[in-house]
Amino acid sequence: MTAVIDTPQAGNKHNITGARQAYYDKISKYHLAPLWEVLKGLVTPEPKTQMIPALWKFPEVEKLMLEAGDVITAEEAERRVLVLENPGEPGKSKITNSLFAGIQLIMPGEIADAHQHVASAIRFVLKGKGAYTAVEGEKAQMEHGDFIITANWAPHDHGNPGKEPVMWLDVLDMPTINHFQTSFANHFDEKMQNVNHEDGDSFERYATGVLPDGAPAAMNRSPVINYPYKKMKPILDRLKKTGDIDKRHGARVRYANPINGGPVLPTMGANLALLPKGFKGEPYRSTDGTIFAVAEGKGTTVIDGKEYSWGVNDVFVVPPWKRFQHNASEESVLFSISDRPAQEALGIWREGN
Ligand code: GTQ
Ligand code: FE2
Repeated sequence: MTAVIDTPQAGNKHNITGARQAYYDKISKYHLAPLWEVLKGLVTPEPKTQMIPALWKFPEVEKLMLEAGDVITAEEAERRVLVLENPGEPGKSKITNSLFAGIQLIMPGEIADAHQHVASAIRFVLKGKGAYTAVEGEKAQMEHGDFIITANWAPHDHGNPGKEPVMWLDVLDMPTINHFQTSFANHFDEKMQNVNHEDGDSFERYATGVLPDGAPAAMNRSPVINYPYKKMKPILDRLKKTGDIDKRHGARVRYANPINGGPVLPTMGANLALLPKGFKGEPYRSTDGTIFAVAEGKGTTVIDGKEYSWGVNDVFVVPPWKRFQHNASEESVLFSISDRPAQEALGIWREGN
């Protein structure tokens, strides 16, 4: 008797003799399995991903998000977030294999209670004014383009004492934390944490070329809570003016931890790039799965041979090792975030063209 076993992971077919199959059946009772049947699927010559490129148009997301404001309160939801589900693997609350992304809405008068968790988070503010996020005692007022970090175990709560709905992009490393199965979380009795630092405090103390006396010599996450867009954009303008424009990425800065120049978080790193009007980028790929959010402008990105058109506040994802190439029909600013720091720490990050 000969059975043909299709091993989709390996993409090859082995003719398994009766004796071999009988052997597999026998060892399975001992929780043993033949590596040679699956090896080609485990050690692939190039990165393999079930994730696919995708783009979420902000006008559509905004409309649906505001409808969520009618069906659930922030209090009931704990966090009123629509998960950006990668269409390659729906139902898993992942945008890439290592990262979660969602759009959060907070309506006027609402608060989202204080909690803390092992998963690190970042916010990139899309639309609306008058809301804040309080992180580790600092109250960050949220404005379009602000980049706010919430490190591992940092207490955080959000509130909107203003008059407009406020929306932002959340990116968390939950899939990474859950890969290691190391999630802890804690809710505070008080709905809002004690605020003892005003907006901009950590930026002014740590990110303007000085450090407070006694600042730690080593820190694996940035002490800066909010990198305001108003402070970042003029730096991009300076790079553009002097022609410091990368052929792939445009005039780009990396959000840095001022203690050591490293990434803002050990698991996630972010950039902000200006693409001049008419920019036609060279193709690029890297092993980090990258989430882009459009802060300003209009253009297209070709990902894995397919063109995606974007406008302000759209979000799109480039899975690992998919080649992409940006084009800007107007001067544009792209925020991006990925798991690159985690890959670099493990020595497995690669880039190419
Ligand atoms: O705002 O604290 O999108 O804890 C997912 C989990 C947001 C948050 C999310 C969270 C939060
Ligand atoms: Fe949270």
